[in-house]
Amino acid sequence: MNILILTGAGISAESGVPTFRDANGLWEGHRFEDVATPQAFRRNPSLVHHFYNQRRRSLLDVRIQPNPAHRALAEFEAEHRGGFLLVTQNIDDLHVRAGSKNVLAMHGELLKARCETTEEIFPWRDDLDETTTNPNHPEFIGTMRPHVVWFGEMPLGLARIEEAARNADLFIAIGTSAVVYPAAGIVRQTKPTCRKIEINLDATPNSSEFDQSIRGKASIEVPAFLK
Ligand code: BV8
Repeated sequence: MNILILTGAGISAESGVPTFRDANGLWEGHRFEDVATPQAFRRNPSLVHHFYNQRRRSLLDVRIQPNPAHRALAEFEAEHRGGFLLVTQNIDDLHVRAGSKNVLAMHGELLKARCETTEEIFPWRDDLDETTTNPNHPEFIGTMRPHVVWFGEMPLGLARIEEAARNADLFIAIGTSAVVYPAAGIVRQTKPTCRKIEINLDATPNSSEFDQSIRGKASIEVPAFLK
């Protein structure tokens, strides 16, 4: 059986990572769409670095740990021999820390940086914004940006995701508001015989696409469903 999982901010909410809806799509009064874009980075790189450095620092806070939903997915993957792909829209590292192996972070990773000149990917260092915006800095290694997919940018791994969707016999969407595309379109790329399950606190614009829409907290409903 081929399994495709799609997670959103809701799976990390109980780990203490705020969702976008909780923040009403805002950060310090800025709309995400105004900060998480290549235009914003060109216009004001230090504001954008500040936005990501703040989120990185809070993610690295020792209190932010994977929750039972992340762990249940990692255990399920370990027991499941068939095709298994976990696509996440989240840029936190909680799935990997929970032990998930086959993770595709389609919107990038908060703890990684990418050189705009060479496209090389590095682990993030907080001093990068000084390094990147100061060509005279002894360690200037090119204009460094967060390795994150901004609005208007092509998400990562789309061909692999589309192939997994076409072959999936079970598709589970967990903790995503189904507002952001192309992620929200994945459910419609699955075959008619694919069993489609949505796990979310609330209904979403995609709820009618699913065979079953389980209402509840991910940390309770994901382990319960996967058992
Ligand atoms: C692209 C990284 C072209 C950055 C992110 C008009 C209409 C439709 C689409 C568009 C449009 N105008 C523009 C677009 C395209 C745009 C888009 O979709 N905009 C939206 C806002 C309308 N998309 C793009 O720009 C994408 N790129 O289109 O390029 C292209 C496309 C295809 C092929 C070639 C080229 C790029 C999108 C990626 C942007 N980057 N993240 C960063 O994080 O800083 S998106 C970011 O927001 C997240 O990664 C995530 O994807 C999204 C938020 O969504 P969720 O994860 O769902 O989180 P949210 O808070 O919204 O919802 C939480 C859910 O959990 C809720 O349902 C809640 O009920 C539930 N929940 C809460 N607690 C729990 C829970 N459930 C269970 N248990 C709980 N405890």
